[in-house]
Formats: sequence, structure tokens, C-alpha cells
Amino acid sequence: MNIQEIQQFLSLYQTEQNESELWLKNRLQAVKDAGEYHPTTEELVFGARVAWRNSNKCIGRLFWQSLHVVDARDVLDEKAIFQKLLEHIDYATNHGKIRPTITVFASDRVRIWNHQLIRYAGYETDAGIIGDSQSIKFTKVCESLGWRGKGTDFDVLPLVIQVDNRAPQMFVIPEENIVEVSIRHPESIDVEKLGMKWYAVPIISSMRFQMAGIDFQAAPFNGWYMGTEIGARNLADHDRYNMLPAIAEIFNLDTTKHASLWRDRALVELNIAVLHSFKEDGVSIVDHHTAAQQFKLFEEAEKSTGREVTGNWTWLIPPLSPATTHIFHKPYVNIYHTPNYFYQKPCY
Ligand code: HEM
Ligand code: NRG
Repeated sequence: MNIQEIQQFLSLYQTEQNESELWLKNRLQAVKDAGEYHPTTEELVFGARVAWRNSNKCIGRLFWQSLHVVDARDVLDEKAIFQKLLEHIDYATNHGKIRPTITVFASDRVRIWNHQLIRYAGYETDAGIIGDSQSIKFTKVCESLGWRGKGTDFDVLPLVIQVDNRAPQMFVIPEENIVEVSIRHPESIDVEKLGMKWYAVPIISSMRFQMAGIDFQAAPFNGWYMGTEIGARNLADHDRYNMLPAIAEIFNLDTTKHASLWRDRALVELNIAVLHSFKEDGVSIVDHHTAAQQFKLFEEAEKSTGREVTGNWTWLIPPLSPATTHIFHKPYVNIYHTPNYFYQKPCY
């Protein structure tokens, strides 16, 4: 244990949770006497929320105080962990009315090999890549553990869970636990025929939650999507689903010259389709203009409490029309406070 980091965390907790000086003194003494720091559930809840507040790349931070935190540090059986992850998916999905949620598992003992709990497989074939190119390596790992996908562009990968040095175990997520949205356009019936879809809830499971010097390697968290993540990146990037040429054809855009701006026009139509489809299905999503406005409110709220907002400008600006948001026009200090969420080495 690192007493300095614990002290720093507990005094932050004391200040923000209005505990007394005496409380802090006693809590620190108890930690020193025990020779170890095992956060209470209340401290864990606070830590996970502040870690979101400190996430410099996240435009969604206005809602940091509403994060629902599940303390699953006592769940150490692979099958039981799988059950907890299904509960996380159900609670967070909430029939479309998505609830920001994190489930925290035991420090230094649990790893979830997936990048997100729900993600599409990717396959390299002679005819080109099928599915999500970002998942190619992990898909091979799943196959080596005995999994076989259907071979479509949208096969949901299984969960791979490891406890201690035991062999990783694989679990298929039942279809009824997964909400997906088929992508259609409010003004063109042909977009639906492209067969595009995306899952409702992004649940990052590869990042390490750090608080008070403790690393929680398995702490999957989710909010809801900003439309551009799907419409301007996942479905649009040339090396992902690469759907802009197909959209351009539907809207009769002139793809023979760059200067027709057919890519830009196709991007807008695809993003309209994503937002329209999620809205119509009652699945939470936010457009980048509203998200930027919400981020502005976050900046103001932070300022009023005397804290300085840290941010990573290169990630905060949306990939569509960035200069239409206030974020584009000002600098952000990109220093990292803890608690926070960090990258860690993949298990494979
Ligand atoms: C990144 C939006 C909730 C932590 C991002 C990004 C967006 C975003 C657009 C950039 C992603 C990219 O460019 O790939 C939102 C929205 C939320 C939300 C709309 C709705 C509530 C959360 C929650 C947490 C969180 C609940 C953690 C508790 C992060 C982190 C990153 C991030 C750590 C950086 C991810 C990375 O480095 O790959 N968020 N977010 N966000 N968000 Fe949020
Ligand atoms: N761009 C990634 C997801 C990154 C995190 N985005 C969020 N997080 N909205 C993608 O799958 O497209 N969140 O916790 O809501």
C-alpha cells in the first residue's frame, strides 16, 4: 500500500463528503494499524465517480455524480462474475433508458479480456475483412478457446473472464440480454437495406480504475453513446465498416471528385440516421451539439466549486463539425488527476 496516495484520497473524500478532521485522523490511523487499505463501499462509490470526473477525454462528464456503482469485490468465481456482468448489462441497458454504471471487481485478481462487454467480432478472409477490424486479434483468441462465430458483420463476441492464474473462461451472452438498433434514415428507405446496426450500450471493460494507489483491473463502466462515435467513426472509418461509399450511392452524390464533398455529405446523412434510429427505438443517445452544451455546464459547475477542469482537446472535440462546438475554440489542460481510468496491457 502507498500511504501517501491513501492519505491524498481520504482527504479528498473528507473534504467533498463533509467528513470531520477527526474522521480523517481516525480513518488514517485505522489504515496504518491494519497495514492495509480496504476502501469502504462508500469510498469506492466516491472514487469511481471522481474517476469519471477526471476522465480528460470524456465529453459526458456533466453526469459524473449519477454513476451507479456496484461493489463486486467479493465475487471471485468465473461463473458468478459472468452473472454479475449480465446484471450490469441489464441494469445499464434498462430497456433503452441507459443508466451510467460501473461494476468493480477485486483488485489484482480479476481480468476481463474483452475491450467492451458487447462488441462485434472481426474476421480476416480472402474476400476482405468481415465485421469489426478492431476485434480481429481478440476474435482469434476467442476462436482458440473454442468459440465459433456465425461469420456475419455483427457477431457479438463472448465474454472472456480470468481469475488469478487460472485459465480464462469463456461465456456467450444470451441474445435476450443484448439490445441492438438497426440503422435507418428518416428520409430514405434504402439506408435500412444496407443492414447496418449497432449495439445500444458501450461498456468499456479493458481499462484499469485507479484510486488511492489501488488498481482495479476489472471495473467495466458505461454511459450512453454520442452519435458520432457510431456514425462518424465505427460505421464510417475507412478501416472499420467503411459505409460512406454506400451512403453516397443512395443519396446520388458525385463520388468522382473529392471537391464534391461527397464524404462530408454522406457523413451527415449517416449521423442523422444513427440519431434517428436510436431515438425512434427509445435508446439513449446524445448528438454532439447537445453533448458539447452539457460539457459546458460541467465546466461551469466545476468552476463554481473551485476545481479546474482538465481535458484532452484532441479527444473532446467531436469528429463531425468540431468547430461548431465551443470546445474547439479553447485550450484544455491535459494533466491527469487520480482517481481515474487508465489503459493497461491487454491479457493476450
Ligand atoms: C471517452 C462520451 C459516460 C469515461 C468518451 C468519448 C465520448 C464519451 C464521446 C470519446 C470516445 C472516443 O472518441 O472513442 C460519453 C457519454 C457518456 C459517457 C455521452 C454518457 C453518460 C462515461 C462514463 C465513464 C466515462 C460513465 C466512466 C465512468 C470515459 C473514459 C473515456 C471516455 C475513461 C476515454 C476512453 C479511452 O481512452 O478510450 N466518452 N461518456 N464516460 N469516457 Fe465517456
Ligand atoms: N468510441 C467507443 C466507445 C468509447 C467510450 N464512449 C462512451 N463511453 N460513450 C465506441 O465503441 O464507439 N461511455 O462510457 O459511455
